[in-house]
Amino acid sequence: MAAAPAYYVTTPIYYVNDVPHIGHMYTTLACDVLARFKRLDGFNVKFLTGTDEHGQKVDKAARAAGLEPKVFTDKVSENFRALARLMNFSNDDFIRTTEERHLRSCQALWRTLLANDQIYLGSYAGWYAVRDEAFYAESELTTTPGGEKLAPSGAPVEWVEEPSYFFRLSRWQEPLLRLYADNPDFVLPRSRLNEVVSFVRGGLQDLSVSRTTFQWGIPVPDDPAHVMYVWLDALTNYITAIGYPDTDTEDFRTFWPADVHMVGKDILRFHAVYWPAFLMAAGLAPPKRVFAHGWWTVEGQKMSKSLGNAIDPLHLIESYGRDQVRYVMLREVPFGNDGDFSHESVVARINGDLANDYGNLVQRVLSMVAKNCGGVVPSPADRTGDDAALLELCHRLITTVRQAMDRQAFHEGLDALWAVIRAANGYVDRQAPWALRKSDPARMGTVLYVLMEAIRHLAIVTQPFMPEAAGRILDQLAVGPAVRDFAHLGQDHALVAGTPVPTPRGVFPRHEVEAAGQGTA
Ligand code: ME8
Repeated sequence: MAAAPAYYVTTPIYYVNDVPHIGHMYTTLACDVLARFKRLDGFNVKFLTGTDEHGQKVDKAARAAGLEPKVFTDKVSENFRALARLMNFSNDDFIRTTEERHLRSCQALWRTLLANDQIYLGSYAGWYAVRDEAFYAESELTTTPGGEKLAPSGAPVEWVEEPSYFFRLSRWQEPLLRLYADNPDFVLPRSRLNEVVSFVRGGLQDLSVSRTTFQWGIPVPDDPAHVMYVWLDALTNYITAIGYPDTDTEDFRTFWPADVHMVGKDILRFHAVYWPAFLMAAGLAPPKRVFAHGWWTVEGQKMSKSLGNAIDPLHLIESYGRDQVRYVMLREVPFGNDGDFSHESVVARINGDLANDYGNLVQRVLSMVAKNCGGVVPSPADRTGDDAALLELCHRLITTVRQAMDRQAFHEGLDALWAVIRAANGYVDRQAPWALRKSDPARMGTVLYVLMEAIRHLAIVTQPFMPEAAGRILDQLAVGPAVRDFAHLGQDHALVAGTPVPTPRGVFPRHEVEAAGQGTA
């Protein structure tokens, strides 16, 4: 048998200066859905997430907490692991940049860059924003009425002057522009690629890649007065996790280049400009795609610690349920666009899409089967055009969803699922199986069989989005764990008449508005 195709998907590694909120959850959720989808579609998947623990920002946060950086990062990193468990994320690895494997990987990359004449020693004098861990040119800054200089992100900048190693980024302008031209999907959404291209066209300056004014970082090999620039350190995590510097291993050969680096739009430049340049300079292939998703605000406001409105994922899940939160976040906003989180829209989705549309379909079909078919899969008799039309929609579903997922268009995948849910509900209303019980029980059996098949397709394809709920629906159809992957969609694996099915239980409860939590931390 041919080896399964590989799929490598990564999240940003999150700074451990703060506790996780729904923004971090969102990115990892998107990757989790992709990873689950690809596994069910027969791929050999590696899904990586982790924490970014070095640099001045984390160093400052540790000091503010009165802790040694390592003690502090151990503690905060654990919050991100806990989030992964809480959300039922299926990551295959969790990397921390303070691990030994990562130190080895970064130092090896540094040595390679140095050997390839891509790094030289100089001195840096310019602006730095600790909040962004980024250098800025004077021309990028704005000045507040109070005279404070700000980066484009709104982060305050400080003047930095120190000896520094530089990466010859200026040499990579042409190769980067070629990379974008040859791979128009290298950055998605397309509008974001345009931003990247115009930034690179504007000219690239050599990049400062070491710091000397603090110690919390990976020491530069043979020059320990310098620690590596935290972004060079952090980006390298994507190759550390597959064994770099050992590039001749099965893991590395299988998974590099990565299929998707999922990031928020705030860190696109690092992933779509610096990272491919570092890689090409080290003789490695750039990743296949960087997807930059949009930004969440909460009830119209930027989330921040000082506003106290950062949404705690735990609170959200306690209020609404894990699968419900997974669904709403990916359905509410076209993936790539900015979104505004509101409790009202969460409740509307839970009660409308989940309870009314999906939940009702499953509940009414399965309770009719329990009541009228002796709790076994009924026998299908002759099919009508209406039956065939619904089944045809089901058979086409995976192709549509697969195409959407290959562009990270989660909302389109969900739209396709809901089109089938609506079609199935329309079919129930037209066929009115409850009225056939006395007049034509054989026809009732056929209608319910067709509906159970529709639900089987829907549940199999919803697994990546709502793994628990979909699993419970498949349990209720007596579809075993070994036949829940996409290879088991289609007629050849259809439900077998006479198979006993368990007593149905509701999967998508309504959310009573009076009981809604506020969900803020
Ligand atoms: O940037 N809306 O880490 P970070 C949507 N360590 N997504 C959001 C969000 C929001 N309001 N807030 C955060 C770093 N995110 C670096 C990354 S990777 C080699 C190093 C998500 O903790 C989004 O994915 O600041 C964003 O890019 C990321 O968290 C930033 O996380």
